[in-house]
Amino acid sequence: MAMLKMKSWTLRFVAQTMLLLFWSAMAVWAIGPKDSSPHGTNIFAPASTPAKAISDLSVFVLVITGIIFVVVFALLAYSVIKFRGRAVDAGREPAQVYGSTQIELAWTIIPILIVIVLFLATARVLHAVQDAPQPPGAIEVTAIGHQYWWEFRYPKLGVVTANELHIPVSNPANPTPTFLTLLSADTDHSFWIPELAGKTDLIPNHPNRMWMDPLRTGIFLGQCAQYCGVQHAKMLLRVSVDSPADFAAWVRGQQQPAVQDASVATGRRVFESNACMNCHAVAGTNANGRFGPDLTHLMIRATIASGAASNTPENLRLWIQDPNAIKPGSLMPAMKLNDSDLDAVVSYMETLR
Ligand code: HEC
Ligand SMILES: [Cu+2]
Repeated sequence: MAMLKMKSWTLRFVAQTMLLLFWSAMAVWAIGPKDSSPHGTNIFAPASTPAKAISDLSVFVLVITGIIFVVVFALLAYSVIKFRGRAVDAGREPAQVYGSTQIELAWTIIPILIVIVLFLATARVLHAVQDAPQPPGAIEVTAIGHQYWWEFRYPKLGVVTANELHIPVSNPANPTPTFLTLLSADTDHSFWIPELAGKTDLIPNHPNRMWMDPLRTGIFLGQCAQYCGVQHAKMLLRVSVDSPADFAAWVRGQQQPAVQDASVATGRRVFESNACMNCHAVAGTNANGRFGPDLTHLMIRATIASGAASNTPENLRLWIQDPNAIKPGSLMPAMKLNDSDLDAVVSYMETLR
């Protein structure tokens, strides 16, 4: 009787596990591959060659392991049901099988073959992504991770910006991929835009490389994927994949020094007589600090503080008054400006397009 009870418990466990797996699979399917929104971070919606290679490999591995799962689970469920304990065989042992060379060979060789296939498929993708040659038309960007923001430099174009990366769409017939050199100013960060490329760490004193060749325009989102300190979660990435004409226009704009607007002279004086200019650069002025983001074309960016808030006058004011109100633990200090200085410096910021 005790035996029977245990078996029915096992059966219920098996049935419930299968049901759980079924619903999990349905949930993944429902929110996963079908979501091709340009704003997503869906690894199954790749929009660039390295991301596609990684996504295809993931699907391949999922299918193989899925088949193994179904076969093993079906055999298990079959055995549990077919050979469950019955009142009539209480106390009797079933026939025992020992030392079957055939069975042992089968369950040794088949898994080895499967592992070899998975290994070769992975090695192929690793090689294709890591060792891709840089074509002459490639855009070069140096991405530097900071606690808790991103610096982007385009050494060949003379552009420095922050948090929002602009790159051109790449036409497969005439590819213009972007090759990134990844550096860090402080600790480990990780650069991950799931729809454009795999995840690569930014390690101090160890430059890493990665590339992406986006096949469609739009905004792609990403995230620092390596815990780097308290505000790691608010270290978002925005990549704007532009048409060649839009990209060229953006570069031309970024190459200009800051707008000099006489009507905000007071605000500029506040900026230059406080510590702001020791941490921030504004091209064409004396401000050339590098500890914080370059502010020359601040207003072109849709967000501030690495995606922590949208770039509105209210948020800018709140940020400059007390960065911790938006991003607790941010490395910009509250500058304790009085209200009129605060308003003046915000007006100055708003002219930086
Ligand atoms: C000690 C260095 C330091 C000082 C002084 C400083 N900042 Fe910052 N600032 C930073 C850092 C670091 C960030 C990035 C914070 C983050 O995103 O985590 C930042 C971010 C900003 C941003 C958002 C930029 C962006 O694109 O996200 C603005 C605007 C800004 N600071 C304005 C100012 C103004 C105005 C002053 C002077 C009143 C000032 N800062 C003083 C270090 C400083
Ligand atoms: Cu980080």
